[in-house]
Amino acid sequence: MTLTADPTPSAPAAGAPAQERRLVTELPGPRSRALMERKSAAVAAGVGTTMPVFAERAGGGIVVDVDGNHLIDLGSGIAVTTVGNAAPRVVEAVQAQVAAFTHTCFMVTPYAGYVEVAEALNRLTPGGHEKRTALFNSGAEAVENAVKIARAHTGRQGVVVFDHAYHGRTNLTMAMTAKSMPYKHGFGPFASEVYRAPLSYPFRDGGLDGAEAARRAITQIEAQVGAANLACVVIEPIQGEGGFIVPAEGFLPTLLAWCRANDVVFVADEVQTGFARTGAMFACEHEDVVPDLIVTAKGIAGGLPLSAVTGRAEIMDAAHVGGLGGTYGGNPLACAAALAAIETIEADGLVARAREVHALVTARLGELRQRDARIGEVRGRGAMLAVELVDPASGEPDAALAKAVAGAAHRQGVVVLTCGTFGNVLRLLPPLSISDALLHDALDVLEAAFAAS
Ligand code: PLZ
Repeated sequence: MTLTADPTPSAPAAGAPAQERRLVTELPGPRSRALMERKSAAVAAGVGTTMPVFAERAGGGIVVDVDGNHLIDLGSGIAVTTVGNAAPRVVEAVQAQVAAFTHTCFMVTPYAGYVEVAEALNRLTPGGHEKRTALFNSGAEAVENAVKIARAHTGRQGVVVFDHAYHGRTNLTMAMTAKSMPYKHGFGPFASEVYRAPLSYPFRDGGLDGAEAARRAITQIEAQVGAANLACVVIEPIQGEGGFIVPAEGFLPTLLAWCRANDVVFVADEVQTGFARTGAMFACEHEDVVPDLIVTAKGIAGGLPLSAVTGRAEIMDAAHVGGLGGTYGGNPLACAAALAAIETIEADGLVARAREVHALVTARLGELRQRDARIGEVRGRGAMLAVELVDPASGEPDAALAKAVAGAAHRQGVVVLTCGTFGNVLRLLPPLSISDALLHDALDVLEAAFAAS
């Protein structure tokens, strides 16, 4: 279990935890158990946790818990710490900023960091057109603002989203999210003027190709909403919570072409796919899709809360002065972190590292699939990877197996997440600062978990 970390482009700084899986207590250990008891007494029951294990320190590919256990991180705090936890440049930049000033509110006395993040996003996002950016705090808040901007620009109200979509937990984004339990159940009524269209889901589409799947969606949109009533189409280029579903080639470009022809704003929700995660800076790039608006969050700022809407200047500028904002949007600490995270991605070649992670992990999971027919599909791009688990006889989703394998991995010190409308997808989202040795060790644990489940 104890392995020497091999050097990676963004090897953790001195002071980072030892890069090895190390269990010194059962999981959860006594300190975590005591904290879980306090959590139950102090924190609202609605706030769940994947593992009953409390973190104390993290870096590279390791999370250290309060009992001293070293866990391998295949979750990155749900695709957030792509550059690594407490990444050295992020720590340094935030420390300098926190000592200078913590907040003034950009809408009161602005500061350069916000402008610099906007400039970086305008440069990095797909398309050479003139762009503008506005900053917010969470993914859901940015999605809401993309819809506001699209409505202001088009003068129309309709919003089209897709089966299996996840866009957040606020009222409008709950309406946009597909899955009822746990996200929406009992929390309605939901915002109106949100319409759902069928997605391209190659594993379950019976051979429908991308263009055909797009035609199916467009036919439904034209019949049930009408382009003239539609402000925007909002889509995750690879669905995250819905099951790491990569649409068939041609689906996104066909949809985009229809939006262009009908003056409908095409919004890419790259909250989970963004910032080097998929082996490109943004997942849209894999099919040369240039969205009108792109929503980013999570990996943008190395763990500090920041989100953004970036897009065509004429659309972004449609909202009246004072129409967009919020007390904390583009907080100076988060902006400093974002600039350092972007610098880390570029200086450490993390887009290329995501592709290396892809090659290593898919080779191992592909071998496993040859031996285990319950793995219906291995899919994903870059370091956004998943296996969909099924009953081999019927092809029906096997959520119980996903839960059992994840549980077994957790007990052995590997942080792994599940997802999917049917709960039957295991997803891997390692930080790009993880070593090959840790990836191999984590995959050994997963293999053993499959064998035992
Ligand atoms: N859009 C594509 O993946 C957040 C949700 C975890 P916030 N996904 C993780 C949970 O159970 O709450 C997400 C996403 C996509 C929007 C969001 C919302 O981002 O920062 O959580 O609001």
